[in-house]
Amino acid sequence: MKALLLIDIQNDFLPDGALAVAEGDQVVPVANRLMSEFALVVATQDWHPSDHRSFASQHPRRHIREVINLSGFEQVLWPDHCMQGSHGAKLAPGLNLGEIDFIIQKGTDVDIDSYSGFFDNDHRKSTGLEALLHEQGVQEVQLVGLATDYCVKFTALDAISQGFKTSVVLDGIRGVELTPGDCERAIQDMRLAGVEIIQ
Ligand code: VGL
Ligand code: ZN
Repeated sequence: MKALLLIDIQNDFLPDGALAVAEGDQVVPVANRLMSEFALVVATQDWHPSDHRSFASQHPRRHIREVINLSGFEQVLWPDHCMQGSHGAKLAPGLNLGEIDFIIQKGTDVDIDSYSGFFDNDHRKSTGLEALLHEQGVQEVQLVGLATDYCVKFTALDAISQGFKTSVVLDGIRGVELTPGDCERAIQDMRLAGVEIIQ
């Protein structure tokens, strides 16, 4: 059984959003097209408390896009985004929401970020995605969504390390590109880990 994973296709990552990803809206039609081909569709949703430690607003004198050390991990400081219950946290309205079977929320712990749909960044707390996929008899996952260089990459790498056959659809992903080349490097990292990159 093969599942489609929609990664963080949420208002705040679309071009007008708080953490806008360039052309982020262009993954929506690709996601919609693929959804009709999969029996199981799981969406992840970045879902932060309003005082989440990944927000620059929580660190006096620090600014957005600065990298700090947060409990021993490198943390990029982001604008406030995907706050629980906000408009920005909602899944993109253009998505065929009726075809989504399950939604997995992540980034809910105030002290640690969660780029992967499977685990917090320190790999200590699971979101329940792995158990859900196993319950549903899934051995293979295909990913589309946002952002290539963060949540798509870390979800794909965890999917591989959890033993799922994993592919990513290139037209269905867009990235933040904090530094030029980040998306290209993310794609390379995924490929080297065994993720199939599909045109
Ligand atoms: C993401 C940065 C912060 C993502 C989420 O969905 O890629 N990036 N939170
Ligand atoms: Zn986030």
